[in-house]
Amino acid sequence: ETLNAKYNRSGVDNSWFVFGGSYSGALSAWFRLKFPHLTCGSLASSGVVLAVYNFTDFDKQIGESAGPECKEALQEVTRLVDGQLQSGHNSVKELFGAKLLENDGDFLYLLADAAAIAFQYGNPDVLCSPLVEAKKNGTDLVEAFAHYVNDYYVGTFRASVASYDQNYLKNTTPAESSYRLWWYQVCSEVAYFQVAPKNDSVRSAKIDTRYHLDLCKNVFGEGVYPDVSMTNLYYGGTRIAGSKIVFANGSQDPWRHASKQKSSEELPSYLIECSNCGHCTDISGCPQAPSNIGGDSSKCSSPEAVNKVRKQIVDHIDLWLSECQDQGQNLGCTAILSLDLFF
Ligand SMILES: *[C@@H]1O[C@H](CO)[C@@H](O)[C@H](O)[C@H]1NC(C)=O
Ligand SMILES: *[C@@H]1O[C@H](CO)[C@@H](O)[C@H](O)[C@H]1NC(C)=O
Ligand SMILES: *[C@@H]1O[C@H](CO)[C@@H](O)[C@H](O)[C@H]1NC(C)=O
Ligand SMILES: *[C@@H]1O[C@H](CO)[C@@H](O)[C@H](O)[C@H]1NC(C)=O
Ligand SMILES: CC(=O)N[C@H]1CO[C@H](CO)[C@@H](O)[C@@H]1O
Repeated sequence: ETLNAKYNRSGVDNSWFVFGGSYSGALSAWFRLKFPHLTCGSLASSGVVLAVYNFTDFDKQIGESAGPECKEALQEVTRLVDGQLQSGHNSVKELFGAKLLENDGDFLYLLADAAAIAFQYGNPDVLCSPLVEAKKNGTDLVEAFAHYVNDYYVGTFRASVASYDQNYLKNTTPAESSYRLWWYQVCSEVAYFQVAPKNDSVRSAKIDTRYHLDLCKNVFGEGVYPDVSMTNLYYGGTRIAGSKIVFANGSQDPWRHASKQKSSEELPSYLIECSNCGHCTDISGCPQAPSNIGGDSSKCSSPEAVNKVRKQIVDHIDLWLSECQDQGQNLGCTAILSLDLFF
């Protein structure tokens, strides 16, 4: 109603095409599911419609996106850091400007996220080139990784080290409250617990189900727990019973395993394949961060792959809009797009 008024469409039988990327991609799909009479269709870019409890595929995808050499280097960093922490050498945290993270799990989560983000947002070389080089040179791998974290993850990507501190997350009025809000979503509904797989994991095995459950309890108190089977029963997961929703995922994006990756009737799904195709590539181009709506595909390692899927998405939008018009509906097709950074 508010948007109809804002765009001067009150009083007409108005439909919308809804857009979103990442969690808002799931919201875009769910909005279409819930309000088919108000919508013509939906783009669910990297739409994470499947709640996953033990989301081991996330880490597994990091290993695959990294490739054997870089994966091995990352695993060695994990072994070395785990070893230092085990023998009580907290000084390793100082290398990462993360002395404030007293809980080893919080610190290890920072390191795991830092590595994931390179693949999630289409900058694999920024991480892998120096690591592979350091491995070849025989120079200190942990230092090379710390350099990446300080320089890129914190410096360029502007990640907040403090936001990994559970004490910080407990604060209900922090300056940047989105971290707490996101964890509440995770802890109460969708989980996506990024636990280390039993075999061949990139991240520390200490990032397990227990770590997440403890965090939820510590930050939000007893009884906040993600019942993912209820969430998926309610929305349908990848079997979402909507229509005219187009899904797109990037081949290197660890989140794609929580999205709908197989086309079904009325729900086409596209995988955009290239070495820096991550989260919401169809919307942002490459790299995906900083977020750049309608961004350039020329920096994608395969611009054709991106352009092809963009064309397919536009074809679906055109078709579904025309079908709305055929039904005599008056169209107010304004893009509502909110891209949330996604951890
Ligand atoms: C809204 O629509 C009415 C009726 O067509 C028109 O008179 C008015 O100028 C429009 N307002 C805006 C802000 O476009
Ligand atoms: C998640 O993993 C934990 C630890 O391996 C296991 O105990 C639990 O049963 C798993 N839960 C689900 C829903 O897979
Ligand atoms: C590795 O060795 C090359 C050649 O000696 C040098 O240019 C490069 O800076 C070294 N890289 C690292 C990470 O030490
Ligand atoms: C564990 O991972 C390694 C490396 O990918 C693989 O060779 C091995 O078969 C895996 N073992 C099991 C039990 O899955
Ligand atoms: C890995 C994966 O899920 N690939 C799918 C990507 O999308 C195409 C087109 O819908 C499917 O055919 C693939 O199975």
